[in-house]
Amino acid sequence: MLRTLAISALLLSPLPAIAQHSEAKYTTPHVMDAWVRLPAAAGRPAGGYFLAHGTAAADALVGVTSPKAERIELHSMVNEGGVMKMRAEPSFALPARGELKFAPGGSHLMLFGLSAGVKPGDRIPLTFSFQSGAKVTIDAEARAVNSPAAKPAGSAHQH
Ligand SMILES: [Cu+2]
Repeated sequence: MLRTLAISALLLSPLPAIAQHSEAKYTTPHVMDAWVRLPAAAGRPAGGYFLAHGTAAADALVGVTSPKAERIELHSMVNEGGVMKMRAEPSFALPARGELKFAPGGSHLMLFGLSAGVKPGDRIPLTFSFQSGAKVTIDAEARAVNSPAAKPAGSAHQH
């Protein structure tokens, strides 16, 4: 009798992992190409970049966290009297079926208190939180401040 009950319980919870995964495909923004530009000097903040694709519904990025950073802010670049300055923003819109790109010279993540010992080539897990409640965790690749791929073309902006 006990054995029958146990088997019934198994049959009643069919493949929860797979069901959740296929649902997530339609409700969770897709985040890709994430990388972190390591600071020129240890202790300085690092810049973070990525590309996010929206779902069928409008959403917004409201925060990013990482076990490798004490705090991560969302920064935009604003022109103040001809001088580009960065500003912390509470959120960034991710339009329905649109995209949100953070790239050198423009909007960026600012990682404060990066763990000591993070070196080029390391993977830094980033968890992106969206207004819809969706959360996406991907690995960002740590790159040296001077690596060719990390250099914004024609920009003197420093991080
Ligand atoms: Cu910044």
